[in-house]
Amino acid sequence: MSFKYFHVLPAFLLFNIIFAQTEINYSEDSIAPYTLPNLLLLNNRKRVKKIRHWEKRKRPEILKAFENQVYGKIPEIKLNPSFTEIVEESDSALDNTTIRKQVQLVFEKHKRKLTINILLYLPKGIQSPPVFVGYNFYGNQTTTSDENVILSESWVPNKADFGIMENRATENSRGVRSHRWPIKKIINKGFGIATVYCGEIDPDRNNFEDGIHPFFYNDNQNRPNNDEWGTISAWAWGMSRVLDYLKQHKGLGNSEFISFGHSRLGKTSLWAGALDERFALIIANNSGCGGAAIFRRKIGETAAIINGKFPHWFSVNFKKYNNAEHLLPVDQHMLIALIAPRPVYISSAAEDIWADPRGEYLSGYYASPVYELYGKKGLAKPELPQLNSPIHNDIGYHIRQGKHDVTEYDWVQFMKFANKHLKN
Ligand code: GTR
Repeated sequence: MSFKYFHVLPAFLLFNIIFAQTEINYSEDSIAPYTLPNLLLLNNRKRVKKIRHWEKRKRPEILKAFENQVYGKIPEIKLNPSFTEIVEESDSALDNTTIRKQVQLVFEKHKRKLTINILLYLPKGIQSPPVFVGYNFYGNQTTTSDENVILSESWVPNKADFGIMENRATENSRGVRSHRWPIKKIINKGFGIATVYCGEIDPDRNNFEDGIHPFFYNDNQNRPNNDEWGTISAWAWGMSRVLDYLKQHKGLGNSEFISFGHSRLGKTSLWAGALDERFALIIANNSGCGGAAIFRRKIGETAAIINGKFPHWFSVNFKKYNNAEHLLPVDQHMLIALIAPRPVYISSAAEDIWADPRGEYLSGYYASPVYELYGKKGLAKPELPQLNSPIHNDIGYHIRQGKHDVTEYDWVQFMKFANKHLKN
């Protein structure tokens, strides 16, 4: 319909035309036919048949499209911490099984200061353990009942039931998310774990004058340009700075590092893993829209919904694709393919229909041809596997029963998958 007729339409009809497409769809039957951008077709219509062509031509093309059109470009200028300080450490944590370290990375520029607090647990007596690296939502103290963990002093979204009021964490917030972080069990299996509160890198709100972004602005700039980084890219940048630190940590010389994240932080985990090839294995739990779920299916959360609710997560350019997913130069199978040939694990929850479990699975399925180029095994069939029947190929997947969350079942699978695919 042409816009010239709009003035003669009754208001209710106008409303329907504009907003009808943002209605939430949960039914597989009402997915409109869509075509995914071809993973292995070059711009000159030639097919990628060799790893060399993938790595030299197609992969950079896809990466650039994600940077410019989806998450936004991270500045190329390297910013190192001006100093690093171990603020607390113990070699007898968690009933004497664990080394605990709390480390600050302090970044300074333009009279600004940003501090990243890493909470690191390492199993005692194990050389170069594999280490899970992942953000938490409300402060390091929420991940454990360990009373020695320093309370976050940063801005935190209010959550009264979590002991977080007036945007400040209180003692009551200790351990409120510990069910998502079975730290003792992870340590007992020989893994280390490093976690950071994501809001220290960029508070989760639509404000670009706080967090890491202003460190990179030109004079007179007060928000990123259209193709520049949103909050998810900022968080991905932070994952790499944590990795810089861990890489040079005594005793972790030969460790392999696992990028892990749930939900918005699962989106971040995939993007951080795509950008930073030092992550040996990537896990995205219930990552949904902007994570593993295929945008073009438009099941549950869509581009328009996520951009409306969280306008700061993606680049400004990404807003062009509200109700116009078919115009996207990429889709999320390409994000998974950027991780190849490294192992990647996608996990869904049956009741988490907002995140489109089948869409999360299909991105792994459609990324599989790139894994196959490397002689690796992806997901063989387009059908979603049965509940609680994990697949642990080089692309791994499970859908468990239950809600949007991280459960012990999920962790058991993550650790099995890591044990199967990592060297150490
Ligand atoms: C929801 C959002 C999802 C997911 C989730 C979370 O509100 O719509 O994309 O990221 O939050 O992070 O828990």
